[in-house]
Amino acid sequence: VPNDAVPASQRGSWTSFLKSIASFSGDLSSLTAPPFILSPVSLTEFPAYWCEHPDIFAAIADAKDDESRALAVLRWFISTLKGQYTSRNESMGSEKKSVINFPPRNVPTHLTRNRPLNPVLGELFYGKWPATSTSSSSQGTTTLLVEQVSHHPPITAYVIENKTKGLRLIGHNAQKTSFSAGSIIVKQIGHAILTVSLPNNTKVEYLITLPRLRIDGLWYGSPYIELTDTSYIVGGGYVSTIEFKGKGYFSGKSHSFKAVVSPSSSASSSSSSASSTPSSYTSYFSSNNNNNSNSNSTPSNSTPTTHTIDGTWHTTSSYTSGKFRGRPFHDVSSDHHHHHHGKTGSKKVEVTAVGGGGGGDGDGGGEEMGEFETRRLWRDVARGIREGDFESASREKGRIENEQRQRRKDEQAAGTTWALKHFVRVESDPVYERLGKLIKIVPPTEDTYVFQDNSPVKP
Ligand code: HCR
Repeated sequence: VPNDAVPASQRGSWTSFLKSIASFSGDLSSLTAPPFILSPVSLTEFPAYWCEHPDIFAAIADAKDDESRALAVLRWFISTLKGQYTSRNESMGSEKKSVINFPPRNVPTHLTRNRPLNPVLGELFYGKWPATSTSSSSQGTTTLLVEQVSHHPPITAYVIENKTKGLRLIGHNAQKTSFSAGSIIVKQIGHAILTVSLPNNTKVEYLITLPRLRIDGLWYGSPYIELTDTSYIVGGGYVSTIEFKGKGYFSGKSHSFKAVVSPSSSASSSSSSASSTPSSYTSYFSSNNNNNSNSNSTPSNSTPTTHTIDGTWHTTSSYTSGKFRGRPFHDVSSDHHHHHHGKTGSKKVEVTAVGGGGGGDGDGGGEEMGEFETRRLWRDVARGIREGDFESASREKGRIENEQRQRRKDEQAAGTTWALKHFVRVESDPVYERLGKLIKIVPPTEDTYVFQDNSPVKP
């Protein structure tokens, strides 16, 4: 019975929401959701999911050669997916004080109260993950800086750094949604560049592209996310091609993936498009190409080889071919996520209040959050949503939105535009173009946000 997970009192609201998304196409900000699926968290907090395994992130820097580094980057990327795409269901679904009982606790609650707050221009989020007590102190601190760099369309830029380990990830993302065969399709736009500074003063760069999402189960009132299509990690002499499939493919399980990690010269010479099948990567030895096409890569004393990895990203995976065949690859099955309200997984997030207000200068150590720091900006809206006081939540939300509209009008009248605090937008990204060529990336060029190297977050 359609809608059976939706309590009678909410059914009308859910049904009209479904009708509105059936004809919907555009950016997420224009998708008005019924209050009972609103989440109290803004999209500016989402890049925190990349940081939730600071130990696996730090381990990238410990890799001794290109091959093990490529595998370490992939392991970290895969390990963050559970948090990014399933954790909020768990935390919201199991929350005792669930505001309204929707959907009932015994049905999948994947997207219940999961429509994030739409960030305002200039919204900020700062956080850090100190080395975990179980790890050695050499793990270093992972810091996060996020700025909402565009409101229409919504674009979020972020920098994740571990200075001790010489790691820096800079990226931006946006989403384009459409509706197809009963599901919402979310295409992620944007990319990330991971820079690893090696002890010999050279740098290795990796381009990371993002998977596509499908939100299924809408008609039944119990939406859940599946990842689809392909993501790539390219750089350091290797290409990782990660294919995502849901129930009924590969192993038949939901949240399945298959990754092929191979030397990039092989991948680029033997494949004709970015969506080549894994079988086209097996010809490394037959195509005489020891000339490593990435000038940044470090010499490896082992012969580069191809690996395939199979599993489900929210649990475990293992090597299915290559020299590590049969060995485990990643394991996040014991992660118990609570959305990052102070805590993510087993790791503590310190939300760093930088102060200084929106547009103004952070003082680098203030106790008070600036007026544009996301948890201060949305405080009253979030409280309303958590306490089930949707009236005050929407009143506060309206106040913020009106203020924003007024600001834009004032700027227009004064002939000025909002100055971003940490990023500058540029038309093209040479690293994206250079590395993207190896996978014949579409589009061949993409705009990007250059970090101004002015993080107020101290490790
Ligand atoms: C699709 C989504 C908003 C965007 C969220 C993104 C893509 C944001 C960037 C992160 O790095 C990864 C990420 C993870 C989220 O899971 C994804 C969200 C899931 C739901 C949300 C929709 C806008 C909610 C729609 C509500 C349904 C019931 C129609």
